Amino acid sequence: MRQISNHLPTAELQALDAAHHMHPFTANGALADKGVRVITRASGVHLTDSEGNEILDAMAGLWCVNIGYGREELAEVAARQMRELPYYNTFFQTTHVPAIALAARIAELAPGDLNHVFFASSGSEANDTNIRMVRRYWELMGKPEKTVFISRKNAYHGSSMGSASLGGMAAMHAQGGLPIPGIVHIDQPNWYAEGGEMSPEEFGRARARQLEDKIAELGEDRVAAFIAEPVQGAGGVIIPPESYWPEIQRICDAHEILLIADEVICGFGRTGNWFGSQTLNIRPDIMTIAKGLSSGYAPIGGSVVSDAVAEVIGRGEFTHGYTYSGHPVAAAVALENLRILEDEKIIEHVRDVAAPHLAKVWAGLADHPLVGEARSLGLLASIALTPDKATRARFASDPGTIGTICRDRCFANNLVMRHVGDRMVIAPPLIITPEQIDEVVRRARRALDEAQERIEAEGLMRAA
Ligand code: PXG
Repeated sequence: MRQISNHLPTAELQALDAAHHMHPFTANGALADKGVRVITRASGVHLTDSEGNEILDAMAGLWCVNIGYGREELAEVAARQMRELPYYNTFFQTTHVPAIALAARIAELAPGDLNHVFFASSGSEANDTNIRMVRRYWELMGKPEKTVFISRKNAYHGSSMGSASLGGMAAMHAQGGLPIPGIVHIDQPNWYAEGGEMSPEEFGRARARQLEDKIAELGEDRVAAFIAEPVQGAGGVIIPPESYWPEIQRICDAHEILLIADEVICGFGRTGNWFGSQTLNIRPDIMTIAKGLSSGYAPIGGSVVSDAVAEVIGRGEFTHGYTYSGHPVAAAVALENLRILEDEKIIEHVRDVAAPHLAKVWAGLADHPLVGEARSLGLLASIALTPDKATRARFASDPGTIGTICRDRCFANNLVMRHVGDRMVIAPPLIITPEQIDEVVRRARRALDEAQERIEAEGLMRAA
């Protein structure tokens, strides 16, 4: 077999990639023409590419490498587990030590009575589990007509048929006949883009009340659950107004529906607590977890379920599961990741050091001519790009045109910062130091300056 090594020239790797590798969320034809970037190594908060460039990864991979790259301990645990028990299933009245230990540890860390874990290998799979588990729950409760999920526009809950339907991404729904039946969407609490003349707090309450209106419209006897990310991540790091979550919680309490907090991004320290639900004072019945659970070192996710829901589900056979549910190697890696997060006080570092520093220096970007708002919560931060700060106007160009220019200038400055439409977002590894945060902001500012030059030169500095 041909050895694919780091020692092939970049052009050859790019040609092989273009010939055989289909990338997610990518126009593969255009990428083949341009040439893909090949990442070969990583350490701490830095990536190295096949040309030897050192890149500051302010996205922690895909919002997941919470403890940073290059931790030997995880490699060792994985190797040890592979030697001892590389695989066994948890289906037929069997279990194994890594799955037991990890479920017990997650139950300790999770708030309230969220004491039970159904494992998956990704956030998408876990949210598919949630759809089936919640519908099964209401069936066992004698209310089989409670099947409808309420979610939010611009939410991201995954890419499988079920989870992408839960998500509210219009571009995803436009392909493949989504959403599947029984999933409806209300508006997101994005004050900057949609708040108009309302104060953020008025707007937050108004958006939350759409949930109550939707429950009334559908009939409480048909609604199974509401699902939301504590802070919308892939939707552009939309930090809700403070009035939003208390009102959502009130509505969920007042009506007989389950609340699912999708913690795939917010979980495991991102917001300065173990879970975003703790930071935002949310009391979910189920939490979706993935990403930071293993810091991305192994694919693992799951649904963390309350005592009450787990008891009902346990009354009969729940005909659901994945070959890799609770995979021993992934579970062992996740456990070691949780040990490091705790022993090295990484969440305290986020809460007391990194997040306050980021909040201060990130807010400074708001004086840049392109930036309409610059906000952060924990180590999630975003900026809204605008041609007119006073009116919070959108650009006249197609959404994403300006964001793409800005993202490309970030890449050119060896900074990974992602664009979501015309918003820029970061979610760096949680171990990032204040000095490294300063470097992120320095490079971001340089990239914004260069982007502005180009936007003005091309006559794109125009409001819609
Ligand atoms: N829920 C949330 C909140 C997520 O952010 C998923 C579920 C799905 O997880 P998996 O492991 O199935 O990917 C996610 C994933 C982006 C981007 O471009 C974000 C995600 C995935 C891919 C790309 O920001 N989030």
